[in-house]
Amino acid sequence: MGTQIFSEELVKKLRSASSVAVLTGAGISAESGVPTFRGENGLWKKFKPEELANFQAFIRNPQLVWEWYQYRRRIIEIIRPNPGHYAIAEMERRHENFTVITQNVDNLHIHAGSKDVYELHGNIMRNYCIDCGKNANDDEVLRCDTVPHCACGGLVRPDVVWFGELLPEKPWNAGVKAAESAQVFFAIGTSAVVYPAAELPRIAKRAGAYTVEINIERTELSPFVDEVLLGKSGEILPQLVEAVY
Ligand code: BV8
Ligand code: ZN
Repeated sequence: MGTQIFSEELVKKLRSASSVAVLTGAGISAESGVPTFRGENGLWKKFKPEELANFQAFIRNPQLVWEWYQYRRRIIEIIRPNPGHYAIAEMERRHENFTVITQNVDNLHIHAGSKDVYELHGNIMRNYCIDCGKNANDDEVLRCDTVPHCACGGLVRPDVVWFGELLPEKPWNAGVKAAESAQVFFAIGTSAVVYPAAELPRIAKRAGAYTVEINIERTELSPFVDEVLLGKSGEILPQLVEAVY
């Protein structure tokens, strides 16, 4: 076991916490082999996510955007949760209220056994028609390498939240509620630059939660939280579970 990098205070607080919330980003899936967005091995270095993950880019070049999501789906279909995901699923079983709010679209928290999971930015395995809104989740759509069209003739798009699009009400409201009632709030594997998701740790802090960041490097959020744990989430989280429960 590595040296314990988290405080005894965090251990104590977790032992007595009835409500805990976790905001996760691409970093928690990095050790499963999912490329992050903004790291050195970020997705498609030649494009910034903001240039691909928006409706105008899709209308301008639906085939390019569809290919980007097909490339990411291919990765997501073969990867597995890592010890960080499993540790979070274990933590959920130890607290009366435990909420996972994720920016990720890769389903790995669910596959690891987490139950109370809210997807702020949608889910890459779901699609819908931009004209009639009809779901297009069947396999043949997911197999399509050219951007599919709905029976009504409309383009089919991934059911994810693009830049400039509103987050789905239910996950967002659940995230705010969890942040406002948590005694301990974690921000794990997120660069904390995308809003309104990045607001959640700040809401938690203002509501009195003990806030903890787990990341391999410091971020814009680091100065605001109570404790920064520098290291890989897949290593730190199992150590924390081992020490606390
Ligand atoms: C909205 C979905 C309201 C699909 C994504 C100017 C200032 C402030 C805000 C804005 C602004 N201009 C525009 C905005 C709003 C904009 C925004 O925040 N832009 C930012 C970039 C400035 N937000 C929006 O548009 C949102 N909607 O505001 O609507 C509205 C609407 C209409 C009119 C008015 C208002 C919508 C945001 C959602 C965008 N969709 N993706 C898809 O995935 O393709 S965001 C995209 O970034 C991903 O979803 C990802 O989840 C998200 C955040 O990235 P991270 O998860 O943090 O990943 P990243 O690679 O950045 O970082 C990884 C981290 O992990 C790093 O820190 C790294 O160090 C760490 N790490 C790596 N390995 C490990 C690790 N940590 C631990 N262990 C490891 N092993
Ligand atoms: Zn349609």
